[in-house]
Amino acid sequence: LSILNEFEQALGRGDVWVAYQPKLDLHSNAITGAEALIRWIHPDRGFIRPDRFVRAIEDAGRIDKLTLYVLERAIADFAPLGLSVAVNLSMRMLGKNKLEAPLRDLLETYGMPAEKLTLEITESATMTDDQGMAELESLRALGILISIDDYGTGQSTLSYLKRLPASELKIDQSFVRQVLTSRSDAVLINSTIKLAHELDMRVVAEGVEDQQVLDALAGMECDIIQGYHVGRPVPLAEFVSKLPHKI
Ligand code: G
Ligand code: G
Ligand code: MN
Ligand code: NA
Repeated sequence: LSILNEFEQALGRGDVWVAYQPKLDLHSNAITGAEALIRWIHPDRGFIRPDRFVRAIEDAGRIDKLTLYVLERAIADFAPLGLSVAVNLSMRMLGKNKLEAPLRDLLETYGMPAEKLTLEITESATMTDDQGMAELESLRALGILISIDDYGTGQSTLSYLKRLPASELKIDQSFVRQVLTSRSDAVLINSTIKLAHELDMRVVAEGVEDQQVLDALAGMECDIIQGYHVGRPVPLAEFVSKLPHKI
């Protein structure tokens, strides 16, 4: 059975689901949203690593199905909460004009304001091709936010920052984890935050695993943090149960 067939069956059986990892806003000290992360628990093989199967599904040419599944779940789950949600967007989805119409529909169907949805895209060369860029512009025009994921590890150049209609930078975990132990990482993070703010972008630091790192980032005026220290990716019910107003 190909991974694609297995994935389609898994969707039907409910073995595929979406986990939510909370994001803490350092200005309000509140959970203001989450990142949606796909999960697949196979009946025989157990947990299948998302980076592996996402790649396989991309290669099989069916990333649209996976992406639209996650987008609908995330929008349906988060619209009633009034919180923001971020969904990872494969670069292979861009430039094919397969997103704008369904997203417009989903936001309207579930009553989510566009600015509550963030699309996380990883830096890559295809990101700046003309069709991809035009599509990002049209999504941005709907009010959807664009975030540059894994920032610092890809092929980020100043011209990307200039051209992309992004409103958020997500600093990669590899820098964040070393903010206290590596002077160069601390300088890079601090300067990135300043640069982003000058460009009217907000900054998310991911992979925050302890309070000391959180404090260091807060001192650098980082806007939002995400990581095991705030919470792991969990099912919706568990995410909701940890929100203060639900206690
Ligand atoms: O928790 P974690 O192991 O989920 O994520 C591993 C990788 O898989 C990350 O790079 C993440 O961006 C990617 N990923 C998780 N969920 C999705 C998804 O819904 N779509 C895409 N394209 N990538 C995802
Ligand atoms: O590539 P992307 O940033 O979309 O994926 C985030 C990945 O990082 C997911 O696999 C998620 O489970 C993982 N992750 C999130 N927070 C932490 C953390 O604090 N520590 C570690 N080691 N991994 C994390
Ligand atoms: Mn991400
Ligand atoms: Na990332």
